[in-house]
Amino acid sequence: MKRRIILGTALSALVAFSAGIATADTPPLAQKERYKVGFAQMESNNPWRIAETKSFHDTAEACNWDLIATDAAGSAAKQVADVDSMIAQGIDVLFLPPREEKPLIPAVMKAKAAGIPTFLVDRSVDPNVAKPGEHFVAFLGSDFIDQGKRAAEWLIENFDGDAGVIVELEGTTGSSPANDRKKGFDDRIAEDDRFEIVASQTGDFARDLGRQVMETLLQAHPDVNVVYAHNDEMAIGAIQALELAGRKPGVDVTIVSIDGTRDALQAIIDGKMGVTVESSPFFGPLACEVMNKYAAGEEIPGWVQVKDRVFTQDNAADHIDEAY
Ligand code: GYE
Repeated sequence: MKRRIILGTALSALVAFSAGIATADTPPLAQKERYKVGFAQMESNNPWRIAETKSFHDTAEACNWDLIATDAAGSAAKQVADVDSMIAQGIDVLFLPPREEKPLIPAVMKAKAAGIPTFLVDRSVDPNVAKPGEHFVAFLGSDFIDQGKRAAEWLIENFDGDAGVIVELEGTTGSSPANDRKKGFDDRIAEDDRFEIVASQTGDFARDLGRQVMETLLQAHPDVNVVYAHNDEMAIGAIQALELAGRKPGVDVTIVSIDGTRDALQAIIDGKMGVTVESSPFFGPLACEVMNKYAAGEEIPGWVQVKDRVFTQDNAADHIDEAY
């Protein structure tokens, strides 16, 4: 196989390593007419997850997949068990969005031990323990640090006042997008001394929890005038809490967020939200393409990076029809 030849010379191996190229260490995938494909979804309590699962179902026929899709209902332990059961059912390939960075590592390792190539989709695992090109083939997804940074940059450019009092609503604790969206935003905002992050708490990427956490934080920090939410569902929850408290999101509180859901684009059109940095859930076609390349023996980069747009007043109306 091509991947084995790459490892044959020391120089090529070095290049492959530095570029994060998949190597012979991951299980091969035979070229077949049809594939038994596992997609182990983490939860289905928000439009993003529902759109992603639908994207896999919509891709199945065109990509010749017999798709086994599960729903771990927000439990990392169930997600690991779901992967176990897929392995027992003899899947050819696994697509896994790991809910959290560490608890899903056993699932990655077990799939590898069973000879099943794994592609991480939309979230990654702890890179110090499980590595692309070794334990899994590749991570398909966005640059979350950059998403947070771009949210901060929009705020720096568009905030009118002299003192930005920021509440940050974090995603699921221990998940790669929560870790990285925090880092990207916090590091960039620290460079502008108009801003202070007065509270940063998890809302688990969920609308209801985002609303509850915002209600509590509003009591402690009534002077908040910026909310940075790691996803749109929590931003919408925060908008509800602010409105209940008599505040005017978009007027006396600037809302910045990430994803690009239909409700968020509508909130931008309505003047309640300032920006949402895109994080697309439509992974089915990309999964099909990368899997077929891998089966054909092509080199797969350890990170197949998805490029994200930015939605604001300028373009939200142009994109709402394709939103989810
Ligand atoms: O932003 C969020 C979802 O992992 C990139 O997870 C994904 C994130 C997405 O629940 O809304």
